[in-house]
Amino acid sequence: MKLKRLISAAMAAALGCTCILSASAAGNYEGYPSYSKILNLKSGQTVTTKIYIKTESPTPIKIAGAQVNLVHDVNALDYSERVKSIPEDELSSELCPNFPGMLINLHPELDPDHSMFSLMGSINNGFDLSNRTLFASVEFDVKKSGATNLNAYMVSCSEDNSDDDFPSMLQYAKIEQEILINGYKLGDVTEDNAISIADAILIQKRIVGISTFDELEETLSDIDGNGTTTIADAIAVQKYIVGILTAL
Ligand SMILES: [Ca+2]
Ligand SMILES: [Ca+2]
Repeated sequence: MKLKRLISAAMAAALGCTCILSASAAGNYEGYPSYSKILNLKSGQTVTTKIYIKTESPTPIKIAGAQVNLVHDVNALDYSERVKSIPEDELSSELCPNFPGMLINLHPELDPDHSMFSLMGSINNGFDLSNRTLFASVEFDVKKSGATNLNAYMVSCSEDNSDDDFPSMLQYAKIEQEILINGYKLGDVTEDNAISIADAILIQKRIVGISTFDELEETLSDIDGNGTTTIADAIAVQKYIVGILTAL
């Protein structure tokens, strides 16, 4: 019964997403905790999006179930061969190590231009989300160069296995994405697996022409995904370093 209910809820949410996808063309995810990231990518690169969630309830709460959808342009981004090779019953342990047993659906059939990754399920003793927690990590291969969007949004968050309290829980839910290009965090132009002042300085050198960047460095430095490296990108890295931004 429980599995049936979960599948039913997943399907209902998936159907609901068809409507949301229409709104997504304008980047509108109003009503859902969401995080949208524009990336300027090169064909052949690999993108990993790490989705983090937390709750900011005034009183401690534990969640028993949640669903996050990840929407992307299938013409630009395709699930990596590694993701596609994972058996369905192993998807949650592979992609959501903190949430084993979650039901995960890869939905390329919902919309010809978009794909959706969703996961939901129940956690037996509840999961404390007062701390920012990695919800899922998904890899994509870049099929088309240019600007593209990765949107993650939470459509449900429950205290128990019923659907009743989704809206009340959602008001406290927060979601973030951390992006890696070819295994390096966005902003890590020094490619040392850390975001530091050295990255901000190197981006500034690139802006004034002291340094030149290769293709990967250009992608890693373009934090706002507008296709060029500017002072706005350097400022974003600096804000991340001092904690004003919690994700790039
Ligand atoms: Ca670095
Ligand atoms: Ca930029």
